[in-house]
Amino acid sequence: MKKYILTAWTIGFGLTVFGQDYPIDSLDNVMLDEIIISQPMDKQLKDSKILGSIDNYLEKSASVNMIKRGAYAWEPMLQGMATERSIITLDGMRIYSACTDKMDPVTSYVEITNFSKANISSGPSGASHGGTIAGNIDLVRKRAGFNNAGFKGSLFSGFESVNQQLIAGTGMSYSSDRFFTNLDFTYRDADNYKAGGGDEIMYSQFTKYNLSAIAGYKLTDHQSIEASLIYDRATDVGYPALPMDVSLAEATIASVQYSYKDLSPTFNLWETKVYYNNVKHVMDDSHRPDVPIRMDMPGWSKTSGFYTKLKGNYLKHKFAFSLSGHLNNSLAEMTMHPNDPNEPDMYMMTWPDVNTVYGGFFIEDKVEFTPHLNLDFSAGFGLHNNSIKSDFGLSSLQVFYPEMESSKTRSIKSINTGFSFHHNRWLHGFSVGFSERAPSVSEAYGFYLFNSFDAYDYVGNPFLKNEKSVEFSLSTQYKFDKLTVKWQGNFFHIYDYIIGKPDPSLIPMTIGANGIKVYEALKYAEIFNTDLDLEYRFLPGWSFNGRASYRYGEDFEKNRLPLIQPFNYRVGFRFDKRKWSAEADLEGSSKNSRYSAEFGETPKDSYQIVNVSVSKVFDFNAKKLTVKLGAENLFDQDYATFSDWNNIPRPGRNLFVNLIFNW
Ligand SMILES: [Cu+2]
Repeated sequence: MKKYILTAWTIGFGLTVFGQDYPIDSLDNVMLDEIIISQPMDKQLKDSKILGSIDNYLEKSASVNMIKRGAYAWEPMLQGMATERSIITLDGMRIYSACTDKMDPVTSYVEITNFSKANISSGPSGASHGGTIAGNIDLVRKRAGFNNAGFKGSLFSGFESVNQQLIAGTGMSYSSDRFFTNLDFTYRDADNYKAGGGDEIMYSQFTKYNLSAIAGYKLTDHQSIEASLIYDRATDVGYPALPMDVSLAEATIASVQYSYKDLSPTFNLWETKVYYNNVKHVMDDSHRPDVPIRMDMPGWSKTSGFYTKLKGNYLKHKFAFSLSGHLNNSLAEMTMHPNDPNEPDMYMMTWPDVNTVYGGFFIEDKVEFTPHLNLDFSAGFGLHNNSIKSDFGLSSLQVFYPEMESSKTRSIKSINTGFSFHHNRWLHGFSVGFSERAPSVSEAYGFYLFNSFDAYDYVGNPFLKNEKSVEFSLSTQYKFDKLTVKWQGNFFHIYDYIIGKPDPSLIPMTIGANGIKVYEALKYAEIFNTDLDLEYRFLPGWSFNGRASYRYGEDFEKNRLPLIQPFNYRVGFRFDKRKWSAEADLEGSSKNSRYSAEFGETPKDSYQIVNVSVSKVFDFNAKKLTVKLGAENLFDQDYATFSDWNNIPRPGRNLFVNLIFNW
């Protein structure tokens, strides 16, 4: 069982940047510290812009690639798989996106400034909140905790030259031994960015506001409650790789949590949370000059849910048991306004008011046979039901599927076992597991969803079987003195792999589309991921970092799967001395000659880009000012990666400054 932790602020100066990154009294945190096999990925963040986006940050993980449809709201691919195959949670909460075109992944509703770390669980070990193939990314926010730290505050501001992005915000926290609160506000505003060479990428602007608040109160020495709220609002978001933009993407995310610590010598934590979130997405093409037909495509997603987890120790066992459930409602519409005002508007439900109900349990156990040999085990079972609430939506789909019923229930299972063996300078890990997932709302019930990459309209298939996967993973780490080398690889054999395939008998709705693809299940597909990571501290204050990774994906007929990362690498040097630090790195990719032509992909050239930055912390009594200056894509390369939707070019040279003032 592999879990990774990415910690946002443990960069040299980072721990105190916002002055409030204290241990979190949550089960996840405790569990993860125990079962982590691979190294924490903090060091990846040394290369980060402090005020970069969550997307910039997640992309540093070897397990994650980002599909980019513009400058905002990138779609995280975990283990080479798009979001329908993974589960992204925020402090353990399920949130469903409201866009049929994946313009609003869950990660787009969080801000780096109130974020603490991401816990990434691969494959079946990530199934505690529902069925998943790739695993789970849990985003954990910062909490001041009950530790008498008093008032702390920060003001921060940043600027990026490539899109004239302005970043501004403030964070405040208060902590006593009975009460704590965190309040953060962040604002970002960006114009169109320029690609390498200076071409302006039209429709790549965005504006975002994020407000986050958490408060905790200790009821007794053992019991505490916590309430949390996020309000995130993005307006005027352009998607240069897509034919439509977003005038509003809005999420309200609320929760209340109750924790009971040290119930008995065996049970040391019981944590229960109830939550609700409401996501609204307004997509249109009103800013595009020439379109064959004007379209409005709003979407809504509402989720309410709970989880309760009990964690304990017994003899050599460290175990956790959790129950979770949620209800989501997803609805999306498309209205087409013909250019001829005498023609009537056309209305469709692209997501036909679908309820998804999930309830399940998950158990985890870690057995410490000896200090050198540990065994991990997890298993889960859940029931999943979809029902279509709209008669209009149901009858629209029944044109394709006359026998379909409005409701369908599935069972979702997962099981995983692994061991880790520690000997002298070596740490080896192995695991094997099985997991499955239900088709997403789009895959089962989507109605004429236009994919601008392959230019097909996609129609869902309510008769799809669960997608099932067997995952094997291996890892090895060598650590001696100033050198750490880590290798890992994992292999997914996915049965009933869900993908859209052309149906020549059907006629597309979208003007100019190539045709219609209907989701179907392939016999199987296989994905292999591997990465090598090296760190060497060769002189006091100096370190070298290198990473290389590669993915491979094909179906049972040896056809390439879409959006699979070619060979990728990053090498860099870092220097730290007292309040100064500086870094330079080179990142690049091999030519992408293994691509999915069926998905509209074309070969991609190799590229190399260079990034440099320098930062300094200034102390004024108990106050602190951190200044970071840097340049990304220093030589202004014009390039696109395998994950740039429709080959949209990446930004050219970007000079940035981050200022953070703490007190
Ligand atoms: Cu959208």
